Amino acid sequence: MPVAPSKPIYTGKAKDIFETDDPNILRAYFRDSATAFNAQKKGEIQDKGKVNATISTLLFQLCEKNNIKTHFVKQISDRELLVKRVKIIPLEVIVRNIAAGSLCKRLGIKEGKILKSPIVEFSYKNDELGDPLLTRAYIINALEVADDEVLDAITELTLRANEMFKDFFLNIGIKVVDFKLEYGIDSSGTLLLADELSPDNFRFWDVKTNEKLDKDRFRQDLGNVEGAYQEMLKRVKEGSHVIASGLSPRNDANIKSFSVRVQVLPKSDILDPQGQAVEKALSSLGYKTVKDLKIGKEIVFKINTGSKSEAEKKVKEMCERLLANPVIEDFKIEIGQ
Ligand code: ADP
Ligand code: AIR
Ligand code: ASP
Repeated sequence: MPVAPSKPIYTGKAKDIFETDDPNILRAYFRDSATAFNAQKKGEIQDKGKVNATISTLLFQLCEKNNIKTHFVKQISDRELLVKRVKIIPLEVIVRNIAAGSLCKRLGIKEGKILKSPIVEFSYKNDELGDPLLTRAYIINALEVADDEVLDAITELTLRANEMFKDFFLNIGIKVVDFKLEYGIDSSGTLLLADELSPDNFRFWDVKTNEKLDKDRFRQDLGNVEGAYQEMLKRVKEGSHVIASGLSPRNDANIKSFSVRVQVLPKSDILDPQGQAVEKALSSLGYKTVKDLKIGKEIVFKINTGSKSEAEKKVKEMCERLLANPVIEDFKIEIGQ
């Protein structure tokens, strides 16, 4: 076990980082301190450090199992992880599945809107500037902190991680609203997922009640902050036991068959000559109260996937690519088991 000096090389808002005897390995100590809105709001969340160190460990292990390389080496105490030293790319890589937080503020969208498909966005990790939102050109040509190739790799990894997390958390009754990742490059030039994976950097909502189980309870003074963190720890542990015992949604034995029904209809503002002809014919038979008749199609099939959310995602993709013409048609997907 490396013996670490007691003086941190970096003290952040939630963690202290120490060197170890191995120059390529760092020790991250998770404190209970909590900040929000770029440290304008400060406080303590009892045992947050322990919860976040353990949840991070379990989620980094989940990533590694799914071929997402991370900086995680091992958990050495309830608040400490050994991690591979990386040069952090100063980007906050944010994925959103459901509208919340700064997206709602920026665009005037209602919290809870399910986004048409996941959004990946980048902010500059710079507290003094308030972590401003970046464009790809800002990153590549102005800040020069990543090139096209690295940004593509980060985006691909992040979207893959999102699908994996959505599946994992759905199994423990949690919706992944959004989250922030940090990436870095290790001494051999490999891109690694770094920092932490916890209720500090994810928004988690209970599937049944929509109760917030993350740092928003602290940000928005919702109360029971400690309880929410403990609840997430309990559920993530449950989910990890399931994975460890081989019942993971990624395990072939756990693939389920879902029945799919897709309804495709012309959009309301699109001329539908077939529909108009039938409406006219009905009218001439005396059914004069019939209005706005549209004729569409129904497609039914079965699909084998690990979860309902995965089935939904795949069928939506099929509709957009082949089954419907999104320019002139709307589609509705029903998935049953
Ligand atoms: P912040 O810097 O935002 O206040 P923390 O208190 O969590 O955040 O501090 C941890 C710091 O360590 C972060 O700046 C993070 O980018 C950095 N970090 C995370 N993982 C690694 C790693 N493997 N190697 C080097 N630095 C890391
Ligand atoms: N995040 C962003 N900066 C720091 C953190 N932790 C995370 C939030 C949220 C997501 O990124 O915890 O899960 C999006 O945050 P926002 O504030 O941009 O809506
Ligand atoms: N982590 C940032 C801060 O501490 C942003 C946030 O979580 O709200 O201020």
